[in-house]
Amino acid sequence: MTELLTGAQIICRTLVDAGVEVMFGYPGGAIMPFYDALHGHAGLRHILVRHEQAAAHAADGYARAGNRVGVCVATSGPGATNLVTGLAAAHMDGSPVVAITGQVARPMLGRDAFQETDVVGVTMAVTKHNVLVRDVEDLADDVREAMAIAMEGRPGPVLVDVPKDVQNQKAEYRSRKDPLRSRDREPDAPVDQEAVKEVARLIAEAERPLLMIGRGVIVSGAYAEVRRLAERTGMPVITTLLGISAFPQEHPLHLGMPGMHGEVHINKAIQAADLIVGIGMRFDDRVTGNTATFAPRAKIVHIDIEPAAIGRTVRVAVGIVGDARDVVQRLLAAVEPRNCMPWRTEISGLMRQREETFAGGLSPDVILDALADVTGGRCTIVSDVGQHQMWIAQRYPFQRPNTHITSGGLGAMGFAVPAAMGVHVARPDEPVWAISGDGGFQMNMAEIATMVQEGLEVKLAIFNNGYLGMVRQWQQFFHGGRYASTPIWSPDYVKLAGAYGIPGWRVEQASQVQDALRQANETPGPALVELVIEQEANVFPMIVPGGSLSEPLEAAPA
Ligand SMILES: Cc1ncc(C[n+]2csc(CCOP(=O)(O)OP(=O)(O)O)c2C)c(N)n1
Repeated sequence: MTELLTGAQIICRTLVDAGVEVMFGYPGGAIMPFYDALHGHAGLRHILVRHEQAAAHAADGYARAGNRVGVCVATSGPGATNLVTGLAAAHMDGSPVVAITGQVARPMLGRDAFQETDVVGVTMAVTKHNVLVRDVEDLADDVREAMAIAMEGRPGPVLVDVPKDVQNQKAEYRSRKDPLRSRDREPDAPVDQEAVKEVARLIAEAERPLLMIGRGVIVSGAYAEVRRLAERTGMPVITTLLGISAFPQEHPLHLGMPGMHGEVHINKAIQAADLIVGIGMRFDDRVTGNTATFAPRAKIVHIDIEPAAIGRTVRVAVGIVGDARDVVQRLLAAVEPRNCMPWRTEISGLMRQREETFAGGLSPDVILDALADVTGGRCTIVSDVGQHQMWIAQRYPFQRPNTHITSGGLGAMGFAVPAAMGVHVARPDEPVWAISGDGGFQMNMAEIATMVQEGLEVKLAIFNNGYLGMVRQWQQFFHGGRYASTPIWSPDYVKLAGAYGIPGWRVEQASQVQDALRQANETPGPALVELVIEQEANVFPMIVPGGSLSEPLEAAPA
């Protein structure tokens, strides 16, 4: 049955038919017909954020936590340009976000009309696909296709820009429930079975093999399969920043995070390995350091759904294009059981207790151990960007899949607070903590109002060191200790919480941490805990940017 609907109504109906239940957005002139249609539309919840960047990050958090498309909405011009950072973050980390933006009416296009920005032009490089809808007859297909493209292959953001007059035009709408598929999508190439056999052979022959896994393992739901592969072959497992929580943190085969802030024994293992099987990760520069010196003895196998990722940064002996779960299932059928015991013993021999770098005061380790205790390890942590992000990645004992969410590729400060709102909406029954530095928190702290207005139970922790800590660390190490514009003043966060009507705690002593985190965790609704940590604490170990994994810094350079 077809119905005559306005473009705005068509967007709503297409989203509902595609399974969308919620969106994050902010209205304005060019998107008003859509908001009018949305008003009271059955089955669609709209969450009003305080800045469009937060809408994009929230949609991203929702998408990552729910493994489904997250939708954000903005008006033309400044509304749309405010989305850009969030789209870029989703693009870098492969998160399926669909942005709907209003655009000036077609007769005004190209005339520098009020709030006109060429949003398709602006977002070209930070989306998988984008489209300006010039005809209401195309609108339903364009929105459906956006939903499909966002999820297909390596997921990513798609933007649909809809001129105001197209939102007002009428067209026939036919409800469709058939699976979403982009129009010109080629059938997936079959997995190269010979390559799978070759990888099984390389695993059998290697003396020092490693598995290195990324977010692709989470996206494809290959958690159990990868664990089985590790257990069957005895291969130690390295999780990239975005691969954290793709493997049980405390599993005996789990090593941890590689690269710039990876533990010394992990990077040493990479440098000694004769085989690295990378799954659903992209060998980015924070992982490899200088690629000329990365894993000099290793043959590299790269399994990824994105053909362009294979061989992009490192030389690959065998590349397999495919979904991580599918490929790992095939590998499981092809590998012979072994246990790699001598190699595992060798790596254990490289491990040693790292010096506590905290000269007293409140240490991140104490905080993260207390949080694990208080939440029974059952929470999702959304980290922001900086030192605290690395401490969390190094320390928190993630036990369940997809419970660590962060802006890895773009490293967008301000991500944690809004993304955690999205995580909460996708998984309302599970506790979620947004952990930020005092810098990143101040970028999007206005979203506390969104949490209060919409009843979003997000717990907020701020690691307050009085600095833009990670940049200060680089200044200390590489810029002669000149702290140019990194000391950062903060408001009284407890009073700030009070102004929003939510409870807040300020913690300065290790003895108070557990109590404050417990109370925040148990109090219904949003809550805030400020943790005053040592001001000049550093993240160790560290590989100098562009340096070799073989040369970690374990203390500040003299
Ligand atoms: C939007 C944005 N601007 C600037 C940066 C550069 N940057 C990376 S880490 C960092 C410092 C973060 O400070 P803070 O939020 O206090 O966290 P900390 O490092 O102290 O844990 C900065 C400025 C960034 N990553 N993102």
